[in-house]
Amino acid sequence: IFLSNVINHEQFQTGEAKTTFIDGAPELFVFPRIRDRGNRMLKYLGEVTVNGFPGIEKVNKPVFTKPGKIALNPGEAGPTGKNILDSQGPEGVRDWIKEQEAVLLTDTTFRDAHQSLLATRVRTQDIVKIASCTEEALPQLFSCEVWGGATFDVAYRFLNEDPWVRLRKIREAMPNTLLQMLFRGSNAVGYQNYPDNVIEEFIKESARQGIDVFRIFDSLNWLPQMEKSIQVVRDTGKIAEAAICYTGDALSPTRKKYNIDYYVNLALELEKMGAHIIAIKDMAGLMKPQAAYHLISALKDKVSLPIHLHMHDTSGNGIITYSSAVRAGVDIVDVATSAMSSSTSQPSMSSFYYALGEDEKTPKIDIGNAQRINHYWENVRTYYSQFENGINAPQTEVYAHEMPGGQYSNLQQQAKAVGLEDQWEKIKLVYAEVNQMFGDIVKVTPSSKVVGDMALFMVQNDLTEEDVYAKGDTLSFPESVVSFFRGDLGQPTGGFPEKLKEIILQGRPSIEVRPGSLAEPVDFAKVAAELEKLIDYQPSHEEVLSYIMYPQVFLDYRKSNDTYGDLTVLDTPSFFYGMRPNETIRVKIEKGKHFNIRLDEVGEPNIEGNRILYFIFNGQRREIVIKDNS
Ligand code: 3PY
Ligand code: ZN
Repeated sequence: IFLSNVINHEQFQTGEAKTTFIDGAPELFVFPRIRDRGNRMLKYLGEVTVNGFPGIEKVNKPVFTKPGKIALNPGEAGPTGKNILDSQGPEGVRDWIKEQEAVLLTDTTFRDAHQSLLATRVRTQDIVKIASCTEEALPQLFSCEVWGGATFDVAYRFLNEDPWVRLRKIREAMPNTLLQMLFRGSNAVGYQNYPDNVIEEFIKESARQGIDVFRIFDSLNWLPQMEKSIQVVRDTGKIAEAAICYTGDALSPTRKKYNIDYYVNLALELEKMGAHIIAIKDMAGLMKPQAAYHLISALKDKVSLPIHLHMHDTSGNGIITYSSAVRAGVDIVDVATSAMSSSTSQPSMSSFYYALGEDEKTPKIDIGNAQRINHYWENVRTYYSQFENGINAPQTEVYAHEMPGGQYSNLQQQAKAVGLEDQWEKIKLVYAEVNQMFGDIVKVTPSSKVVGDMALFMVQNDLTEEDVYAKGDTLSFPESVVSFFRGDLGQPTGGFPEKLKEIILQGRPSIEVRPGSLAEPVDFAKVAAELEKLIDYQPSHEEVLSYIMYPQVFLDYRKSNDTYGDLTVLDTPSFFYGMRPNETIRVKIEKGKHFNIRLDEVGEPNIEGNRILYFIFNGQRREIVIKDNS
């Protein structure tokens, strides 16, 4: 290709090429895009083959069973929630939910299930492959939760993916299903407060790209942090589902802070704020069956909106809690396909279906189809075995540590990163202790991260609660803890414990107002210009938003995209494990265009540790040099 570039060059053809001609003509090195794309992909494959995927142990690529073809029962298609939203607006959906006799289901497989079981690592490709089939199989679902929470930053950070592209692809594949996202109120999809105009733009952009139902929560159940989001969602014509986080035990005779009245009062306030649906978000899976019965009964009695219950099955009691909630009249519950359910994830859709038996409340789904879809996930889950959190049995100790399902594996990873993996049992105990020190707070992203950071800090430095009080003025507390006590995440119910606040702030000022009310609005045009200089092209509005929320993460993603190209087209086993010698893979890069890649051999490392990988790429020999870091 280089030679043909030379021969076809104007200076060469007119005989003006001198010996310096090559140096002065950089365009000679502009090879066709396809070749460059191929090389970048080979570089990636070579890198993972030799050094493994970052963050997980290097293992030889296993042989996986691919999911088979799925033959669905054709279902009768009534109007879906999405059809009603599009024709009658969010109030139409609200009323439609209330008319349903059977309980409705939200399928969390594409978001919370893998966030809670597989460290959020499921790739767009594996979701999109089954998306339209899921819509066809289960048109009676209320919604699919597909976006938000940790999926946004994890896509950029660890999967070399653009989360906006994921959303658009799912939207395209599921035009008739309500798509739901988890939105952290004033923290959007981040871990800190953002200015109001960022919240507003983010919601509008997400709605424009396909989100129909916004589940909005605040990590301290502090309502002023939710108001703006609810209002903006209403303005976009989408569904504002206001979530109250559930913690503790609503029926506990000794721990009265979070009792039934607490939740009912919050729900009434959220109804006044304009929510279309009230969700109870039990992010750790603490709600016991009796509490569910009493809480849902009280909510149904006092609040006129539909009630949506979300929980994690960590304790193993999820289905019993759900069936109590159904007896009390809950309108919608969150479940996941069986192979991606239970444990720190949501209860299983099919188990829940059978638990209700033949009853007017039993969800109107085709259980055969649900099981057929599940076969796909039985296979796909095995691709991600390196990210399993190791919990394969019910854990009732969650009632003591109260750690959210989505945090469990993340905190485990954080502990590992600082060499504390063998102290995991202790970390869980200290986590519960820190919660009490902080005044018994709601623990969910990002407040749960603060509790986790403090627990790690105490274990790492071998500190007891007494030590913190006795020598706090000499300690350098984690930044997230200082920020929490400064009021950057808002105000916890009942306020901060004053003594600890003084120790941690060490004289620094704090706020009691909503942090967003103090933040300067972002100048989007200015940020776009700044970003353009960094990435060398004019960014889209969505890219500006991503950069505002995660500046470094976004830039790192761009850089890795420049180095390796679009990796979303690679199959998941090759993405995580690279290739085996003598293996051939076929990568569809766009409609009608494929890369056929064969790895012939991995050479021995030379004295500098470099290995040559011999590939056959679309029939041509290519050698790629990779430094072996082992
Ligand atoms: C998130 O915020 O990511 C959660 O899943 C909280 O439960
Ligand atoms: Zn959850």
